[in-house]
Amino acid sequence: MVSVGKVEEYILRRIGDEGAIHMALIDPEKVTPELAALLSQESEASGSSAIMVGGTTLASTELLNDIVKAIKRSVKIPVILFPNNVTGISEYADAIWFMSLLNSADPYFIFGAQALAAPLIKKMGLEAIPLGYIIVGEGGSAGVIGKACPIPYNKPELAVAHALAAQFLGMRFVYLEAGSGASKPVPAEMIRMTRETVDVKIIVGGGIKTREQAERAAKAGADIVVTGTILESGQREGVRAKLNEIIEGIRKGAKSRSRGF
Ligand code: 1GP
Repeated sequence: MVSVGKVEEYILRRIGDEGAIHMALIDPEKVTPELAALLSQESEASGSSAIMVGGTTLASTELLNDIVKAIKRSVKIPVILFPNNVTGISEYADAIWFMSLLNSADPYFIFGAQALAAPLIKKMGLEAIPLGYIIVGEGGSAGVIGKACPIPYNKPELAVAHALAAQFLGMRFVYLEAGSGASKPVPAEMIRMTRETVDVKIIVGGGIKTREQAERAAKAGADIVVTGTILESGQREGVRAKLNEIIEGIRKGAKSRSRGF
């Protein structure tokens, strides 16, 4: 019998309590362990529910371990790995998004890396949370590295089809990914149509930089909004203000959704 792990239970509880939640994404190649710790503390203090750690071009597990350990020492919220490949696994994390890039043209990113990684994840005792990863729009570096056929923004029905297929395959989360630093985030209509069709939790990320964008994503039905690039400004006060803005937007979006307007 497959059971839902502690981290997933915690995520579901927070979504249930708050309507929609925020996760901060830290790219181990862009920070020192000290900066990762500081950014995580700011995220936790602002109301983020978890710290995701991963980067499209990450090749050093040693570097990843140092960053994860530094974050774990600094915050109580869970650290969830967001792997780009088999090198993106750290025994020091709490859980891993066990993800398949559903619209990749390369079977390695759909099931190859996962088969290589699974025994190691089991051995480490890492909680694996099944996730269908769907690249849309520009797709960014993740689209290039993952050899994705990104779903155009004006074809929301294709995003819905992928998300529904993920649900039918037993995945409990789907991620609509516009790519880190995308010039336009995932359109509200694409999120809304996905929400209306699937029952699994929806994660949205890529290019979200303002309160309004975060609010729109949550209002359209995102359960989890992920931001990475806004953490990269480097200045503590600036990061804090941005995080507060994004999280306020998510809360407002979730509230207006439940009131039905
Ligand atoms: C990338 O969706 C995440 O995988 C976050 O994107 O860096 O644009 O916030 P940003």
